[in-house]
Amino acid sequence: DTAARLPHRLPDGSVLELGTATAAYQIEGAVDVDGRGPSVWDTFTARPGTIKDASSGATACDSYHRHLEDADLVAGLGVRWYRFSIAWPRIQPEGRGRVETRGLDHYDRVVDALLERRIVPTATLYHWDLPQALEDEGGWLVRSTAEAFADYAEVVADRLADRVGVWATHNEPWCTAYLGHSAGVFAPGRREGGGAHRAVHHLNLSHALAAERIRAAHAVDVGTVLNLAPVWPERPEAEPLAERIDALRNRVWLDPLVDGEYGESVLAVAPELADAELVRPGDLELVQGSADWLGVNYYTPTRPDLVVPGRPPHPEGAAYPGVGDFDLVVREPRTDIGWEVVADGLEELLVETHRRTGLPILVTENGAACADAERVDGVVQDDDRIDYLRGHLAATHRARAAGADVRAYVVWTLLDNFEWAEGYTKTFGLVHIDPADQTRTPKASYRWLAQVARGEVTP
Ligand code: PNW
Repeated sequence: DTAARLPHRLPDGSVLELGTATAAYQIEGAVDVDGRGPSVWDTFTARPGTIKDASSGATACDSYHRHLEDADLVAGLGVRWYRFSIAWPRIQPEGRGRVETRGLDHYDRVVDALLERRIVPTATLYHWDLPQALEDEGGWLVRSTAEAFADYAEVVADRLADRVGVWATHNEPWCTAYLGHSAGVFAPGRREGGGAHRAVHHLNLSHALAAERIRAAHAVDVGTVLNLAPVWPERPEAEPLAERIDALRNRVWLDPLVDGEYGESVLAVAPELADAELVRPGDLELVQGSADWLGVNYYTPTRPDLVVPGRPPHPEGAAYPGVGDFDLVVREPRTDIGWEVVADGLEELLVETHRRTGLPILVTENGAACADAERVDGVVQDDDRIDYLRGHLAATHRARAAGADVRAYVVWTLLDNFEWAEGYTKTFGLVHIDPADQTRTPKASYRWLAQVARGEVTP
């Protein structure tokens, strides 16, 4: 009977479903296996000075070879959903054209292993690992990459959509566009200033093209995953600043999806998006209404403030081209990565995003970096992570009670893994990984989430 109901579509929202997530480059390793081509993250991590501990995802958690063990770990948690991403360079090593069957076979096995364990798979097509061959042609700065993405999406969906019913095109395009093309702290490490808005538009367009292509052939739910943030000006004088930050963090993605345009506040700070050569007739009509659901990743709010004379502006300013210098206030308590813990921020964000979009929402990521604490009876004690998750799960329930159509809460992340520019120095996992031999050891937070999933504790 399980087979008859495949693929599992969006949950109906009668209860808040639970899940956990990973991303291909952060866990898989095996970068030279089964014909995988190089991605921009292979290139970027090889560049001196880009990654805090000079590491890369070359080995990571070796999940490419240990995916059965990982599926067992998800099953042991007792959560219903597992969100994973597909590495484009495993499917199309040159970024377009030739398809590497061994790559498709791998994700086929991942999906089957999950289904056999009664876990619902949800696939993200792009969690930042662009084939290097496409970067060499201009990457997200050129329109042809958006067209190539739709071809790739079609190939993957044709293979998996009989068993995967919930698809995300992108993960956090804000990071790709601005951290990758303005701040230069993520791959591909470009510093284009307002030129990053070319990437913004091509990412929006690529979502729409891919969603259209997938839906034309399959009855599935296609969404996109955004790292939206509540933007709270620290004082009244910082309000205009907050509006410019809100435009680049939130509106540049939501305006086209909901209204089919880049609104006034977006164009005020991103005039590049008024260029008719970049944003062509029909583009925004295609993006409007192109998501069946919205993924929201939330970690912390953004509290902009004016720069205090004599103090340097906040370095994150480089991720907001054209906004002008600003400071960011970060109060206590903070997680190990320095992000302020504010569960109410998630509640507000979910209520506000549902009001703005009317879409079903999945919390596709939420979690905390915690330094490795001592072990008791072999179990890593990560009480700070449990507190964080408990608070944010409760906030998600409050948002539902307030009318926000939130259908799932997905914890970032199953495994301690390659945390991008932070390398392996910051860990978000429910499961500890021994960097020497990839041995997996569930932490106290894993046991706590399993109790929540079994209904033994209520957040
Ligand atoms: C998200 N920032 O990344 C990603 O989706 C995950 O892959 C990642 O591991 C997780 O959050 C934790 O960081 C972000 O600097 C990384 O603003 C950095 C930022 C935002 C999101």
